[in-house]
Amino acid sequence: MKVSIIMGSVSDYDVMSGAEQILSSFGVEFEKRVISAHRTPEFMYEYMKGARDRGVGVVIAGAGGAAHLAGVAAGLTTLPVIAVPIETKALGGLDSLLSMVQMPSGIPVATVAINGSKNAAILATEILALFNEDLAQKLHDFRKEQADKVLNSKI
Ligand code: RP5
Repeated sequence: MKVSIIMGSVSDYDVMSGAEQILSSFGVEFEKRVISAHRTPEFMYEYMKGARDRGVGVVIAGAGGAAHLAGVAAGLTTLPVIAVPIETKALGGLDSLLSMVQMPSGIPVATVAINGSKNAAILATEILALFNEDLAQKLHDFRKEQADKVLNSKI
């Protein structure tokens, strides 16, 4: 199974490339696409409706100002959708965060921190690892690396 990384604009890529780096480090296959819920609504529909048949298991959706991207994606599929609120110039990303995290009951979107694309990718990997022992082992090793770093810290 692969992960789909979608973002509302090319301007989101600086942040969303963090998800790409993490997925690559775990050897998780992914597809990526700029897609806009309001500028390309017909394509958005087609893309999300075809996601499961393309082998997508989890969707990561990053957006700033028009942060409805993740909610619209979640409305079009029953695949798990993880939202990444992108920092905005006007309101620092709090607008994106609140819009994504406050999804009405019934259509969930799992929202990470503002610009938290790396955690979104780790979470996506954890979901795929439910059915993949090799990935589960890689996640275990990754946790151990972090623990070792703390335990070996010198001050
Ligand atoms: C949102 O508006 C995008 O996700 C982006 O974060 C923000 C600004 O988009 P651009 O004006 O850079 O295309 O739709």
